[in-house]
Amino acid sequence: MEWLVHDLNPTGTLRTRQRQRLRSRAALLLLLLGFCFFCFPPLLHAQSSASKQKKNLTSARTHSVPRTRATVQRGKSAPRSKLTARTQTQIKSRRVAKASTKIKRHRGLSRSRAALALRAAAAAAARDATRRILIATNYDDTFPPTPYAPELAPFPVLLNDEPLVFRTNSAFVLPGETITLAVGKTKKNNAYILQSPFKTTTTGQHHWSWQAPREVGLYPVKILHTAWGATVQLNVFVMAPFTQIEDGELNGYQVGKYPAAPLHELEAYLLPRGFIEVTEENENTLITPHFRLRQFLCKQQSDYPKYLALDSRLLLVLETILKKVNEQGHHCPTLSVMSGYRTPHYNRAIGNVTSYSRHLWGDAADIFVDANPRDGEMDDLNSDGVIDFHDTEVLYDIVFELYEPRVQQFLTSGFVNAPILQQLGATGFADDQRLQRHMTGGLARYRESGGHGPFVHVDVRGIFTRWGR
Ligand SMILES: [Ca+2]
Ligand SMILES: [Ca+2]
Repeated sequence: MEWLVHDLNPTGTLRTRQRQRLRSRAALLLLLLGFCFFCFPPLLHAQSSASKQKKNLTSARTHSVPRTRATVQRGKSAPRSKLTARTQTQIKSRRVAKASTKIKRHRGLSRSRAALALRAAAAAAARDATRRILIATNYDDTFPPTPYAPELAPFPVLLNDEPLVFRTNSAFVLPGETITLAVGKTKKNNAYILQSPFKTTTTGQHHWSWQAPREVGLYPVKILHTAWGATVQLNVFVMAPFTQIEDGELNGYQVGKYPAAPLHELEAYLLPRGFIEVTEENENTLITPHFRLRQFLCKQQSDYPKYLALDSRLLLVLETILKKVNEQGHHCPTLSVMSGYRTPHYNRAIGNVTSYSRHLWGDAADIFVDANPRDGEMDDLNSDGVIDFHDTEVLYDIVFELYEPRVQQFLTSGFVNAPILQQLGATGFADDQRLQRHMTGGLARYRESGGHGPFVHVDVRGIFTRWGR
């Protein structure tokens, strides 16, 4: 009945109602809060986690880089339990990015190192290639490193009345040319047979003749001592005649044009008679004991067959030089031929203005000694520690003595006086051209350059010629 009392007191009743209203609102609010707390605890937790996460994120932004760097440097990982998934992802991505950068830097360094290595390898390969070309061009490694031996003919044999000096010899003939072979003076009861790939005619005891085949090629002929088994071999090369050159080409091989008129009308400058056909099969043929056919090939690029002119007198001189070189203590199995035959086409292509180089006639060779070391360059022949022009003196002097003294001795000896010279002249023996043709030729020294080392030019043109001294 209290409320009735309140109603009866208007002022007191009003204050009581206000208090009641406030109490009921507060109770309602508390009830609502309690309801929310019990009914939606995840929401509150989520709000709390979000705030924690926000706090951690701020912390991670502030500290994750140095911590991550430190852990990466130490090779340890941060405790995952203390980090949120997002932070861990960020750290992971940063690690990946850093690792990627590191790899890229490494790869960059590797690439730059690799590029340098590649460049160095390419330069080395280029040097090696040049060297291989040089060596392939100038050094014939098919000769075994056995001590030099002159390999002289074990018994005397004459080819067209000229002696065959060595165990292995070569003759360069035209198709259908007649050839004679004979064994010189020997002891009685010695028997010899001729082994030949074509039909020969026996014209006497140990004397044969035959006509060279019409077909161009190599025809090895052997004379065999039946009791000893010793042989003298003659490699007969049937040449392609000069007349087969058409428009500067011989069977597709670029030869070029020879001068129409011989220099000073000298016999040495008449057109070559023919050209040896060089194939892959015959290019390694020994044409003398210490020289192979391919050493004299022109250096111009071409497919097979290739062709070359070659004078057998040059081979005789080169073998004699090689013998002298070995006798002087410079042991080498062959002489390196920097340049043997040159076609007029190639001679012009390498910048030679003269059309009368003896290389075009196949009786010249630019030579050097290359055995110690075998590197495609002249050896230190004068033992001064340097490979230069002075090393050519050794070779030059050998050829000089080979040529001159024989002529000088012959002409200045008591045996050769004016009446005798006249007498010999009447028989043609002392004819100047013939004498010089057999005993002298061209001789020169060349300095090293960017393209080649020092070398000696030697030829058997039969005319006294010197330069480069
Ligand atoms: Ca050398
Ligand atoms: Ca030297």
